[in-house]
Amino acid sequence: MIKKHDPFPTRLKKHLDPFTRLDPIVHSRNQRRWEGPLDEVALSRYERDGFLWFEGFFSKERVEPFFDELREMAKDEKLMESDQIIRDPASGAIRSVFGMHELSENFDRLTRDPRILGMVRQLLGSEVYIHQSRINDKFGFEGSGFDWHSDFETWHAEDGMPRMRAVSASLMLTENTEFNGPLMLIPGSHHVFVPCVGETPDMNWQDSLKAQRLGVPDRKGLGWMADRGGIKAPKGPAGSLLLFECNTLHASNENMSPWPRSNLFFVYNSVDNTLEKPFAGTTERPEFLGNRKNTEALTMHDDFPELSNQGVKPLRA
Ligand code: 6CS
Ligand code: FE
Repeated sequence: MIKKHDPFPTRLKKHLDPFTRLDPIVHSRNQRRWEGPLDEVALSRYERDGFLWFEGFFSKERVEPFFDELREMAKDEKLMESDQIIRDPASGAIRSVFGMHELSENFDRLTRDPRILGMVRQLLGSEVYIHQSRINDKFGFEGSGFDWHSDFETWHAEDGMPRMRAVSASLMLTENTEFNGPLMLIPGSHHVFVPCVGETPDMNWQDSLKAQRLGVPDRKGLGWMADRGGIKAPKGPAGSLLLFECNTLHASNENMSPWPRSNLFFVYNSVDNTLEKPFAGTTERPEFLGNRKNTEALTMHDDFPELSNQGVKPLRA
């Protein structure tokens, strides 16, 4: 069998130097069709840093019910035993629940919020669908950290995501502080693809979702990137929103505080970037990690049309 050329080789036997990304960052540049709510200042910042932070994007009252719903889900014993639930390696507490938007109508609607969807379509320059959704919980005193990685690196190697044309929206369901293990990002790291050393065993996800061992750039590469861009950890109240480009390097520390840190993640992928065979040569991961079935374009859902139409320019689709 002739192996297809891989533009982003990774999980290699030997070191390969990092190289400049091959894909646009704001995919709607030069496409008048995908105008959206982000102005030029925001678009340029996203291009420069690889993320955008919206402190207090939603009110605390708006996000509280989501947190309550999660507590209810935790009582569902059958769900708690499924593969979709990942437990903390140290404490056994729930660490992640995958496929949130399929478990709950409310979470599904949230993925289609016009303010979020408008920005995401603008960044990706196309219609979009959900590649993966999850909630990452770190209970007080319990939640472990996560090593540096680019999500795209994993999605490309293990899910066959062909290009860098995805964006994660992370909505804080609790306050994120310097004490409870907030997400840390290296601004500008999305400009570079860092091939990683280490071959991927089949079913790697059963281990990698607890602790990232493969797909971690070497320390030289990380040091070089952090020296250039620094490290940022956006902090803010429940309801704050982070949009980050799929190749932006990120990590997080343990939660050393008594308070929980609970963040919701929706990964949006362009409908023109659907999954192929995993580039690492492994078998496809489960649907709840890399969705292959429901790739139809998302439509907007509006809970408060009279409010949200004000800030969002209608799309000339
Ligand atoms: O393997 C994945 O798809 C997941 N793993 C990490 C460390 N981040 C993103 C994603 O949820
Ligand atoms: Fe990640």
